[in-house]
Amino acid sequence: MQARVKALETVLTEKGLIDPAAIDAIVDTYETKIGPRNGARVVARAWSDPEFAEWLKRDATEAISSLGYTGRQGEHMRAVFNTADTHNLVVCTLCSCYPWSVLGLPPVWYKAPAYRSRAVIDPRGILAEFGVTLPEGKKIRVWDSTAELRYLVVPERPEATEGWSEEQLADLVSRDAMIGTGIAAVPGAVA
Ligand SMILES: [Co+2]
Repeated sequence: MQARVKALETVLTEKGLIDPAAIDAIVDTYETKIGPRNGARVVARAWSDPEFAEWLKRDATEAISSLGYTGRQGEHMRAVFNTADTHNLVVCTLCSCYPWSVLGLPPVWYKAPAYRSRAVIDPRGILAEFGVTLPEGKKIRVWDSTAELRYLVVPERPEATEGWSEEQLADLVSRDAMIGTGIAAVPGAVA
């Protein structure tokens, strides 16, 4: 695969269709500058500001871009909110569609066939492997991402966080919590 990518890049460069420096800049941006911290800020804002939360529910693309998080693979977003009754889990069964603008690049397991098939067939089993045990009666909704629509899970706000700043709250929100393979951290469990 690596050799094929390299060969393709060489041909495209020789034909003047791509600029290797531009490719490097894009890769660097998504590897080091844009990551789950963006999504965590969106979640923290939703936890802190009910009006923003409503906006995020209604039009996630607009609400997220109001915080400056836009761009490739984040053009059409939907936010799904965990509640006392329902836990949300995101997958792309077809390939690896993922909201780059808020979460950065997808983890390796997200792209793996095992996750993509089992998230649908056995979501509770998948969650257990990630160390998440939900209460018996809690429903799991699985959302299948596409190139047209990508999902951000808004985890439930942990208890005992009244009065916390958005920065403090954002520290409780992991990448996995926003895919649905995790939940928000409990205060005190994070340094
Ligand atoms: Co896909």
